[in-house]
Amino acid sequence: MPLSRRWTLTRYLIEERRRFPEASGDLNALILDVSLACKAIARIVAFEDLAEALCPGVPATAGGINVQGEEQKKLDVVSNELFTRMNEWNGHLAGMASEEMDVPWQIPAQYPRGKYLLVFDPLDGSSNLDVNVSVGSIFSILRAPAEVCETGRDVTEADFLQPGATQVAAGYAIYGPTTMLVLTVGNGVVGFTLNPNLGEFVLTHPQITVPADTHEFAINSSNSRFWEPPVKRYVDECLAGKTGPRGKDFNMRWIASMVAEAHRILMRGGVFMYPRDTKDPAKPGRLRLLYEANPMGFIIEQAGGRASTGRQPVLDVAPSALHQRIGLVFGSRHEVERIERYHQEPASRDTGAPLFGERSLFRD
Ligand code: AFP
Repeated sequence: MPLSRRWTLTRYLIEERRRFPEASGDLNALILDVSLACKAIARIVAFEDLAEALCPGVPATAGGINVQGEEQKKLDVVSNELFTRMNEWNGHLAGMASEEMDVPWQIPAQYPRGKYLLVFDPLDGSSNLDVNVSVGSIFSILRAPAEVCETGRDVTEADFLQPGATQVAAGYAIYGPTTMLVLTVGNGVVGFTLNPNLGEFVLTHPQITVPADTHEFAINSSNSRFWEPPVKRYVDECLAGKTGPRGKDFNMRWIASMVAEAHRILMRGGVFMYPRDTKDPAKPGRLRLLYEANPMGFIIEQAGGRASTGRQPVLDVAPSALHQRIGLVFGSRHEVERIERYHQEPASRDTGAPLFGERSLFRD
């Protein structure tokens, strides 16, 4: 049945489920509970004072240092609480994992356990909250290992260490001028806009695709001295524009909120880079594999784009730790493939790059 812009998220999920007659409806119910958490977060992001009312008991001075070694904002903690409280009871989860929790979240004994794992970054880009820039929530749904479902045991970190290609669904909410939910259940990418009068996510983007080509790239150039040569070459060629090997000018963007960057790319193309660099050898990249790179990679690939570490498809990476970081490049397929080619070429290739290369602007 053709998708209609009058559908709600519920209608879309029911129509999708009809493609799988044997489906139990558990995944649909889980996605709806995740979407409810996103609606609640949309409110606290818009009206921070509501945080206490929506999530009583979270200390007003909540915050501290999370497992990433980053300062936790109160809304990071409240958003995490909303995800756990709105999903722990529904009987569809064997466990949860979050950027804001050192170890996996066990489903309390009073609730039934289910066959899925929910992994999420409850509030990505939160360092932008103070300056009113769009932020988001990112989530990934995996199948729990059969042994976990059979025994009902507590989950362990190892249960979550599945390649991104095994994801059942992934999505993000973006809290901007409008609140949107962008979702894939493995059959393309769709976008829903929150109608605050109805409290419903309404289908507004029935088939999101990433243009294969672009003239826009996003990277934090303050890290340029730490970039590996292939990244320096790619960015330098973009900056050279018409005068360089690309023969066209590029725009540069950097919002420092990956959900906002990804949404722009899904809407009009582009390439996002937070590559592996030499800034901190202990952190091979800034972004986290399980709850940032993998869900976003699944969405981008489902939309016809490409998501890579620069050296391999990010969805093929075998995770080694729950909070593992990874270099990430995603967006318009032809640009990401070019960046991957540059990583495959011999490192010694002198590109004559005047800006970020080894040579100065003024030729010797
Ligand atoms: P925060 O959640 O700490 O704001 O980090 C956001 C983020 O993980 C990702 O959304 C941005 O693309 C990236 O970090 C920004 O990193 P820089 O602050 O180094 O530019």
